Amino acid sequence: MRRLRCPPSGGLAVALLVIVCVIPISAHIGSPDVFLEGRAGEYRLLVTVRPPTAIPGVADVEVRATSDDVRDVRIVPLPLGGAGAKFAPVPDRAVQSSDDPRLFTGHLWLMGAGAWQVRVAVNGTRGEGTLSVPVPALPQTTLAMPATLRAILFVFMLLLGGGLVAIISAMAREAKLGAGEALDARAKRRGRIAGAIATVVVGGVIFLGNMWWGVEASAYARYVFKPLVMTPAVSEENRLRLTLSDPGWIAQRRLEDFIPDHGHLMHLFVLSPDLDRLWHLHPDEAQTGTFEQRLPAVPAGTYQLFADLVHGTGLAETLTAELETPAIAGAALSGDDSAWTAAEPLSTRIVWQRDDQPLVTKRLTMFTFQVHDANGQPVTDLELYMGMPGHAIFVRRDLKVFAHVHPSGSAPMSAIEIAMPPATMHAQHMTATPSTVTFPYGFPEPGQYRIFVQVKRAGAIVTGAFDADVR
Ligand SMILES: [Cu+2]
Repeated sequence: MRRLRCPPSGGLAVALLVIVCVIPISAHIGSPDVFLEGRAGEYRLLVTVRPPTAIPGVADVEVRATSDDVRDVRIVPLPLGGAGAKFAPVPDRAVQSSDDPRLFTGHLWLMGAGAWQVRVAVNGTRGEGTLSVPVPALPQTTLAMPATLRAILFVFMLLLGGGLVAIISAMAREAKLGAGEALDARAKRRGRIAGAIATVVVGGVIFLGNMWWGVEASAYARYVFKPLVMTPAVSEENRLRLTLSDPGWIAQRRLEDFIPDHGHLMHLFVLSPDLDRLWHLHPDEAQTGTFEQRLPAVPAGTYQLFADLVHGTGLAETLTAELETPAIAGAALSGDDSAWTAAEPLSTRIVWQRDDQPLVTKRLTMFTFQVHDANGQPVTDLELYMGMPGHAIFVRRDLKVFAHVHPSGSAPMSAIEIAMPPATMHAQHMTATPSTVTFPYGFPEPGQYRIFVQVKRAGAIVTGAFDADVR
């Protein structure tokens, strides 16, 4: 992960305390795979989509049925919204695993950068159904050519180039000679001149080819995803101001098209470096590209900011920045905003119901948490928090992996709504279960993670923190 520190910029009207900004590299920092739990007709599915790192590229799709009556699964990539979403090409058939008849896998080409969906059509004994999975296609890097391929192609270039020069030179030297005739000085000279001309032409072709390659490569480099840059500043009135700017990417990505995701334009997570403090705030858009929030009490220190935003196209971005600040007296929290510290005693406890399987990377896992009251009994009074039974954040200790996940999975709710009209959406995630909440997710890489789980009980937001060691 590349980090660039920007110099403090002066001259703002408000007294800026500290500004440090960091350029991140992807939406859901370091966690590109999409996990979604949803219904296709009568069937409950768990879908994993692993988008390619280079676009065009191949996405791997895994569809896991939760019942034995799914016979056939078809998958097709489509733009998330707009006219392109209405005209689906012929879908591909996902291959049913011979070891596990509930598992279907397939591979799909994603041809352009931006907001895509994978539409999953299921057929079985209980009829048909479809499910749309929002998938961001974000070119992450320019793929490097493997060293062996590079060496093989270089040898071929020498052989072909040298061979062409040798053939042309031999033609000029010997084509006009009769059978058995010896070479004279003129023929040799003719051969050398033709060889020299051929060398210049072949060298020129290679040079121009290299230039063409270079132009293509730099055009692709511009196409590599660059998230919006977020610059935080704290004013004297303890207002946090986040200024967004576009470092340049595809033209469809704009600054003025944010849409609310579960009730808010921005979900801002403020984390202390030791992950012992968390704030989940919802800054308002003061003007295009500027978000503001009255800060609660914050001790002096350096904090990592993760801001989740969704564009009108359904493309989600997580912006990151570092905020260094002296102690802030702050205002009381209100609305959906919440704060958590490790030291705080809780009358409500959240318990991770995990089996003894070790946690591994790249595997879709259901993370289930039960909420207990002060007496250790499962609670019966959970409420929806921002329209959902719970919210989870998966953060690696080094802060290089960050994902904001819901019971429906890692795709933003607003993107799911663009892909599927609300009428066809199933209400399963909209009603709270009595005491448990489950999040489908898979760790992208090994490491020490902290999982934050937030639920709402009797009007109060409750946060639990859990450590996970991922091999
Ligand atoms: Cu959430």
